[in-house]
Amino acid sequence: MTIDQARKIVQSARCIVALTGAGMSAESGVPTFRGSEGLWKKHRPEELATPEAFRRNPELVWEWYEWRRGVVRNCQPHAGHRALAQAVSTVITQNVDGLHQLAGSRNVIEIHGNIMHTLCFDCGADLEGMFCESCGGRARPGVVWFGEALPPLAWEASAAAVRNADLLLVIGTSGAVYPAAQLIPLARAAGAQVLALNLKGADLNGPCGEILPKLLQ
Ligand code: BJW
Repeated sequence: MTIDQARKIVQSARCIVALTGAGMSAESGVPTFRGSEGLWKKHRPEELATPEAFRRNPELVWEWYEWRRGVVRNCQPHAGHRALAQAVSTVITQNVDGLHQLAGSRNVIEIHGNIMHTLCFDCGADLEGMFCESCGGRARPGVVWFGEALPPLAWEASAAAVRNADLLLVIGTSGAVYPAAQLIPLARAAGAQVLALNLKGADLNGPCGEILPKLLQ
């Protein structure tokens, strides 16, 4: 599809929702998970991103998340984040870096949490320190690991947003992780058009920091 054809679809849509993945933040300097440069090439998910991994070795898990927090602190949103903030009604993001909010998006649903948040591993309360004052549980990063349920309110709001959309932009995600990927057939079943942006194999191919400003201008 050409950018002009895609722009016509965007212009005729009344309610545009975006589903973003790690590729959205790649040009800001946040590493993706899969692919040749992805985090999972160097680290095994089951050693770092599961509740079992945290039970086994919380220090190792924290070390990895502190490193990633440091990376995120040094990253800024790019032109693609800013273009989305002007054009879409809701951003559903799998990213945990907060860059959509920094770019000015007001309605952001973080279905995999936020890396800067800290929760109690035992009771799920928001924490400031390293131990929970109400139950004594240990602090953990506020993200969703494999085998954990997505935050129910975030999931319900995401499903409602895609059902209400007439266009879903799917940006920079491998679509490998569920239930996030389930939002795409859900949108289609509810009558929305789906437009995918990725480096290759999508409706629009190329870096989203370059394509989104042209698409949404
Ligand atoms: C660019 C670009 C540029 C690069 N421009 N593009 C059904 C079927 C099979 C399995 C399951 C299923 N249902 C559930 C599962 C199990 C599991 C799962 O999905 N496994 C699969 C891997 C097989 N899912 C879960 O465990 C989920 N929980 C769950 O289902 O719970 C059930 C339950 C119910 C009730 C009670 C208890 C349990 C939870 C999933 C959590 C995922 N967590 C992670 C880590 C988050 C924390 C952290 O950051 O550390 O989330 S994994 C990781 O993958 C991260 C991401 O959000 C997620 C998705 O990755 P994403 O964003 O797509 O990134 P990449 O790297 O894969 O792709 C990047 C793309 O960008 C590529 O395509 C590039 O080409 C592209 N790109 N630069 C445009 N400039």
